[in-house]
Amino acid sequence: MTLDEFNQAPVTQASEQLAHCVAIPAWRSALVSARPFPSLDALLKQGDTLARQWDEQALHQALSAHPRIGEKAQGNSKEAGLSRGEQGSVNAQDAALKQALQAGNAAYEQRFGRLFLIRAKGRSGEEMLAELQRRMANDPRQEQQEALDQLREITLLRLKETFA
Ligand code: 2AL
Repeated sequence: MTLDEFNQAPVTQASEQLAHCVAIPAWRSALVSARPFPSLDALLKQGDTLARQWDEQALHQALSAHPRIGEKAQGNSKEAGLSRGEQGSVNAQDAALKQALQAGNAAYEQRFGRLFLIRAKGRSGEEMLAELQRRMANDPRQEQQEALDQLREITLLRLKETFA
């Protein structure tokens, strides 16, 4: 999709074009309402500003669309395909890594009550495991902020790629 097409699309259609970016309908509709955008930079800036308003509830909403690190997304939706691409660097053949990620995910979920979220693109499986272990030492407020920051990064990467 081009920026022009996005600017001119009917509201429902424009919102659908962003559905794979994040499962937070309020963010999508606020972004669509802010059209037209003069440039991709302006669109990304507004997407970032709106994403900085997310709270715990938005985080939980969004997590429904993110498979655990080390678990390949199932299905052929656009979102599942993006997720597989983002996590592509996790070596599925590395049994020790897979097991460590599984154990780390379970410990994280028990500690924080939601699944571990991290921007996977540009990170190896080992780097994500190290981040998981580092973040386990966060207190719940710090960790909520880190998770929201990661969600914003994933969303903006996906938004940028939508118009690439
Ligand atoms: C993901 C995912 O699917 N893509 C990404 O960047 N992070 N999942 C996750 N649990 O962090």
